[in-house]
Amino acid sequence: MNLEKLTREFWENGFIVLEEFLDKQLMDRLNNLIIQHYGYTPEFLHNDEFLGKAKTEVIPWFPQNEGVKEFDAVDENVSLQALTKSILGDNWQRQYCMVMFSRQGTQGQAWHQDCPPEDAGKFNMNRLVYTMDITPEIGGQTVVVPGTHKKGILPAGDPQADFENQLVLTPKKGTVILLHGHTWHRVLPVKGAYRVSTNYRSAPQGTPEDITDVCVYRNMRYRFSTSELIEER
Ligand SMILES: O=C(O)CCC(=O)C(=O)O
Ligand SMILES: [Fe+2]
Repeated sequence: MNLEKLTREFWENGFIVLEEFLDKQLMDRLNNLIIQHYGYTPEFLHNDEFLGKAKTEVIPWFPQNEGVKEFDAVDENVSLQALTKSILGDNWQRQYCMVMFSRQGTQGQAWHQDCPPEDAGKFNMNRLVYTMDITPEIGGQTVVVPGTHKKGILPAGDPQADFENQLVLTPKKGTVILLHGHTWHRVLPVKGAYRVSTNYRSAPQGTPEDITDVCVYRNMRYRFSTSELIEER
């Protein structure tokens, strides 16, 4: 693994894709635990206002908060630790591990930035782990607009409309995507039985713990802790 090259690429594009990065058997074990937890048809957690306006249909789960130890193996992966340190610097912080489940026939996630981009130095980094293959048939591909972590706020507009220079990523079981929280990104609608990703969120030293409490969409800003639409756009 060429840490320097990958780090440069991350800061140039606002994301990197690491294929065949994690052990497939570990991925199978985690995916089984995920399905055991949710079943295939879990109920939504967010309220109707959010679901209707955000065009985002994911159900979060924080397995480590419930003592499910198997998820620690990804945190402990030394290559992932080394790369995270190379990108975020010494004393980077791990935030939490969040599984995101989307049911068949749901919309995925609309364009967003995980946290407000006004202060370029305050951001989270997603470390997205895929425990199943994403395919065009299943849907749920992750879409990014390269370089937009340096472009400020996601323009107001249609929450799901394509950007000309967007890039569709189709991660496979064991792929890790590192994604700057200010990079404009979304998840396509889910056509297969379900779609799941697991995000080991991290941030540079000194980043407020609640950095991702306010998410920026093309039609609003939303505060998760209070389930509140804080700005119409
Ligand atoms: O599941 C994905 O591929 C992207 C999820 C996402 O937008 C996030 O965790 O911030
Ligand atoms: Fe996101």
